[in-house]
Amino acid sequence: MPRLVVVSNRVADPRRTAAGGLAVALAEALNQSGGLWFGTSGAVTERDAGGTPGEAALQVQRAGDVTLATVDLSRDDHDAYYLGYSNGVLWPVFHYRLDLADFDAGSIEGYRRVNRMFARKLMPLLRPDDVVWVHDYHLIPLAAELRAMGSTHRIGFFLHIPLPPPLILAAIPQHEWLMRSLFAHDLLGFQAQADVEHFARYVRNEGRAEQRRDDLFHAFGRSVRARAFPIGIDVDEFESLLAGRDAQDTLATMREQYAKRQLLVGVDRLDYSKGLPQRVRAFQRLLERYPENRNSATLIQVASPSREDVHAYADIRRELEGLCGAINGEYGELDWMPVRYIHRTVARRRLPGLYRAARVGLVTPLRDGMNLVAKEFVAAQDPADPGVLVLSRFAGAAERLGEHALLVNPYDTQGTADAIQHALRMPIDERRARHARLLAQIRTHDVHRWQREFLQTLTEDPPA
Ligand code: ADQ
Repeated sequence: MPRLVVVSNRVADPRRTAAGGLAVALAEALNQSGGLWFGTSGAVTERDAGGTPGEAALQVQRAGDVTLATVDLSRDDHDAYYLGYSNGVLWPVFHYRLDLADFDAGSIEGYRRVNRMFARKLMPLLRPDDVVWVHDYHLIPLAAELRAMGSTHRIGFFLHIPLPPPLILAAIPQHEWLMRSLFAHDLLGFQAQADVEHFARYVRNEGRAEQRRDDLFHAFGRSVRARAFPIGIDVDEFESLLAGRDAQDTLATMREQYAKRQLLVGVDRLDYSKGLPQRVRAFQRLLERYPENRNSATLIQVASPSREDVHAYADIRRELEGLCGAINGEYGELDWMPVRYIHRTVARRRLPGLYRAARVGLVTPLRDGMNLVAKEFVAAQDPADPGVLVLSRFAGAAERLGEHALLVNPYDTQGTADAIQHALRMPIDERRARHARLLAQIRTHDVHRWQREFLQTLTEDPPA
């Protein structure tokens, strides 16, 4: 078995539960091959703290059989590569938000510089038969940089976020360069079939690619396979977290505090792609149009702080706080607050207890690559008395879960409020039937299968 090398913006220590299912699944693959995980440490060094900016020394440590190799970024590099280009250009545009993109000329230079630096640091660590798996939008040009240094490794790339349609992508001044860079890989993995179709349309129209088979594209002198590998969760890991003391304590506290209420739960990073203001407005409409829910339905919205150095994130926070305050002011009673908004990360060990206490899980992003919260919510339910998943049709998860969740358009406030009402009133037989199908889907398509299928496809002989 060849050694696996995973490259991602951040390296997580897979021995910590806080790292989550993705880190666990990648660690599983890395452990099998005695692999290497390469990325930034998350530390940002000030310019004059030592050495040339962007050229901090490589730090290498062992985590079991896995080697973790990390670099610190200088402040300038972090600001341009991470805040500026990755999260100020690629994130908004890939989530269809051209209005929030900031095409500042300086950031692309930092993005290129850091990817080149990554390639320079990684190349000497690679053995000839290593298989390299690159993750996400921060590292689109990395493989091309490695190829320029002579790499002939099998290199795969997985995009965790959506790929937008060609006309939206084309708003990025460097769109051709980005898409050409993707052809330096052997395999491209997307979350959903819709993303693969956007890729195919872009390369056929703009890159004049030849589609040689269903999943094989030829352009810029190279061939690349592109397929959907929908990511999942580690259901067993989540179930054992649910059985743990922290989750059970959380469940007991919630049940006690909300014994006479119906709980709705939302758990997200505070990100404009997650549709949080739209969700809160739909909840407000529910209270307005279906007054029987007043003094009863309670929304707990946990939104963890995220990318606070990017302007658009401060705006969304203000908007959300304003909306929650307005609803509580209008509908709150001395002994009941309709919305509990918590701007914090909940410990991962507690999350399953919170999900299980809820009658309704609200997962209503405006756009999302997959959305793992939807799957975690389902995995945490009691099959005998499960809660209902209200899911946005614009989450990648809707491609496979849409049939049995209650699918909504989060821009449609009234439609979403109606779906929440439907969820709150759903008879137990229907809840059980829907939940059983969702759980079966989530078990079959778990994170282990995602990892195995991607790596199998990457390492098998390329089609003729
Ligand atoms: P994210 O945008 O971060 O991921 P998501 O898939 O929902 O979105 O994963 C979030 C993870 O963080 C979940 O495991 C969740 O439990 C946890 N989390 C979120 N908010 C939290 C909070 N307030 N407290 C505690 N934990 C919280 C990106 C893409 C997604 C894609 C994933 C994986 O945007 O579309 O599904 O990568 O590929």
